[in-house]
Amino acid sequence: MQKTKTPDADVEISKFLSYVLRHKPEAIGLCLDSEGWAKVDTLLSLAADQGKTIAHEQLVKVVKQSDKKRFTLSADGLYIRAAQGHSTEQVNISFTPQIPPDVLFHGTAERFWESIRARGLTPGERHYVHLSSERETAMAVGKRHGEPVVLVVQAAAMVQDGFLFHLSENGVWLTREVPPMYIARCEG
Ligand code: HQG
Repeated sequence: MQKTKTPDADVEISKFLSYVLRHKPEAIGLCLDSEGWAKVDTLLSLAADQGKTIAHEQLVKVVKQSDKKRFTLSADGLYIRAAQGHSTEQVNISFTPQIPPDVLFHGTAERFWESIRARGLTPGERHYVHLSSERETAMAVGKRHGEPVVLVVQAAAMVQDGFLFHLSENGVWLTREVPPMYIARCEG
C-alpha cells in the first residue's frame, strides 16, 4: 500500500511535540504530571513564547494523523501526552502489566548486535525497551538506526520468569530490560 507523505510542517510539529512531551518539557518551561499529561493551551502558549507558534487545530490534526499514534488527547481535548518513548524524569506512567504475545520483536542496527548479545536489551535514555508484536514494525524501527536486524524476544518465557510487560496506548510493548538468554536474531 502506498503511504501518503506527511507534510514537512506537520512532521516538524510532531518532532517538536515528541521533544517536549517525551524528553525535554523544561526546554519551553513546561511541567508534565507523572502520567505525562500537559494542558494543550499551556503547551501552545509556552511554545509561542519561544517563537514556535502552532495553531490549536494544527496540533489536533497532527495528533489525529500521526502514523504511529504517538500522542493521546484526553477525552475532553484539554490535555495531551506522548503514548510512550519518554526519557524525562517528570513522567512515570502507571501502566497496568499485561500478558504479551509469546514472542515479540525488536528492530535494531547490525552494529549494536554484539553489545546486545552480550548485555541484552537496555532502555538507554528511555524508560523502557520498546518491542513490537509485528516483525515488519520492528524492521522499520531498525532501519532508523542503520543496517537493520530484527531480534526475537521470548516474551512468554520472560513472563514465566517474572518480568513485567506493558502495552502503551499506541500498541508498543514496553519492558524494563531483556537479558541475552531471551533474545535471538530473526534470520530469513
Ligand atoms: C539499542 C520510535 C547496544 C536499541 C520507534 C536501539 C520505537 C543497544 C537503540 C521508539 C542495547 C536505542 C523507540 C545494548 C538496546 N547495546 N545497543 N545493550 N540495548 N540497544 O531510539 O527501540 O518514531 O531509544 O536496539 O517506533 O529504536 O520515535 O529506541 O537501536 O517505538 O515515535 O539502542 O521510537 O518511535 O534507540 O525506538 P531508541 P528504539 P518514534
